[in-house]
Amino acid sequence: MLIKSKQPLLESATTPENVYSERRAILKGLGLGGLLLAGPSRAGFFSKEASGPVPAAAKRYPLSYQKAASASPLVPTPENKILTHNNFYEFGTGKTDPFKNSQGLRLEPWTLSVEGEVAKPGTLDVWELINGAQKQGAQLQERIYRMRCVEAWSMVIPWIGIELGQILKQFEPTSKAKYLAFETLYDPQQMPGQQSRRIGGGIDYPYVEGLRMDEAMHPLTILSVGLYGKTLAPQNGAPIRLVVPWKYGFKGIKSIVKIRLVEKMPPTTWNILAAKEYGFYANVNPAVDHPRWSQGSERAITEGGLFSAKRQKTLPFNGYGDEVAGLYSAMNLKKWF
Ligand SMILES: Nc1nc2c(c(=O)[nH]1)N[C@H]1C(S)=C(S)[C@@H](COP(=O)(O)O)O[C@H]1N2
Ligand SMILES: [Mo]
Repeated sequence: MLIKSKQPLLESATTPENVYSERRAILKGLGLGGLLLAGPSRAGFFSKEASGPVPAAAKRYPLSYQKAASASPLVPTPENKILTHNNFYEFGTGKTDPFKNSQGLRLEPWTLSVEGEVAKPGTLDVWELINGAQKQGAQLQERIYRMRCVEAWSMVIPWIGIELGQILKQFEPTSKAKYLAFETLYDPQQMPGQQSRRIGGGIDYPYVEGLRMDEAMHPLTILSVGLYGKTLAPQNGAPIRLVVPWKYGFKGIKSIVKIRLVEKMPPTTWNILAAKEYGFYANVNPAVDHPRWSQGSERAITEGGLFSAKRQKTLPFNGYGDEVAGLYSAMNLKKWF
């Protein structure tokens, strides 16, 4: 089925994550690294090169999984929004670029390697993992989670996935494993944003992310392999991506090929680009504003355009405080933002 692309949503309240950093990258290239240009966002301009005709949507396979408890008060965002309003800078910085430019991504075979501080390093064939988890029934679970982008928009996504902790156990983390370092596929031939700093928003690829060990082992943290009953679309990070619902969306690294268990806090993509704006922890926190905009509220993406968007309060830990606040009880969250 070919899904028709909707008009890009106007990001009115905030500036996209990348704006300063891509300017900085370009200025650096010109030997003007210390300067920042004034003026409105040019993200749309930068994304043009990556756009083009939309190929037929990549195939998504139906999954069998354990349904989420029906008591959830969250109403999922319409599927077409989840599929067409994305951040995946490897395919361009515009919100509809990932959908437009990622449909040809080769998803099979796909290998995820787990290495570093583990007694049994090794690789996972992701499609075997998905098939195996379906056979064991209970292992593929639906999780209907809020997703809050640091740009102050949000969705509710009915993910299907496996607890990351369950997967990690098989590799037997050692006592030295304090953090995890994740990596997205690096393949410039398939990912136009990796060919050009302009298309890719100035990021040094591969995209990297990290978690502390206790965050990774928390039962809310999943590796997602699907949404809305089917395997993931490329633009959402197929075939396997991280979901940590109490953190800003950029922690949810897509199309993962490597997880390395390490002793020290690993570098993370947005922190490398702009350390004052994006921390390692990135817990959703309405009390700590982004230097350029408020994090106190968010625009819930719904069916329709800008005028039907609902502004709602942002919740501490994105509404998951009862479950996860204890992980940070000894920390000053203004410092460790
Ligand atoms: N590899 C990679 N992962 C990524 C990104 C990206 O640009 N590249 N963007 C992040 C950001 S900023 C957000 S908000 C979420 C968006 O996920 P979604 O498009 O599936 O809603 O993916 C995150 N994971
Ligand atoms: Mo984001």
